[in-house]
Amino acid sequence: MKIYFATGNPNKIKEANIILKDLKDISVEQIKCPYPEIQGTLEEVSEFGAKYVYEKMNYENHGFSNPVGKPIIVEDSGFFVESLNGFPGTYSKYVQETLRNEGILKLLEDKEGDDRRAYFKTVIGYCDEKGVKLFKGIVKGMVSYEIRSKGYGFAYDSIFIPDGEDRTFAEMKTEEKSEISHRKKAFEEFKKFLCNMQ
Ligand code: ITT
Repeated sequence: MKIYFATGNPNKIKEANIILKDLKDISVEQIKCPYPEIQGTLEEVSEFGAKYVYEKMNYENHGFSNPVGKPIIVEDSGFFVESLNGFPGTYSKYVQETLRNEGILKLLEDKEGDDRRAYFKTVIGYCDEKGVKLFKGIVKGMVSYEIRSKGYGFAYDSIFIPDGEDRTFAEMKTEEKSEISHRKKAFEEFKKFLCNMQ
């Protein structure tokens, strides 16, 4: 079974395929079908996006030779710093493009210990002919004091140290990040659902 993943971010496809690799009959393929990112929670964005993409891909024949009945997923993620009341949260994409990681570190320059606590959250929206289902995952940790990367990962990965680790996600190979990440947890839930379906 092929799962069509509507995203502009190829890192998400790479991670999803690593996480789902033990499901031999399932592979994830990127489709380009931008959807309006409504202002709202990750759950609201994913639910809206999944419905929108399903309708577009299945009834308007965008890129499918046999357009009817293909299940699709979208995924909305955010980086939440607890002492900043969850900022950047649902603004993560915009903040990554403007303030960048340097800006987040600047906002936290006087903060120590628990005031540097943060988490990533992912919400997968799956849509088939029965409607939308959501699958969520969170990973908790700390914001590092400086940008630290060995060239792995993307976006906020170089300032996030997951609990139980002393490396940032960007210092871990994608396979290692994918053992513990927010995306791993959300896809594990999705995997259970897929296994029950078959
Ligand atoms: P889509 O096309 O799937 O929306 P995106 O990159 O815009 O891709 P999101 O809106 O879900 O993804 O993500 C919001 C921001 O958080 C954006 O800057 C992402 O690059 C970043 N992000 C998402 N997942 C991440 C992860 O696992 N590690 C670090 N940053 C992440």
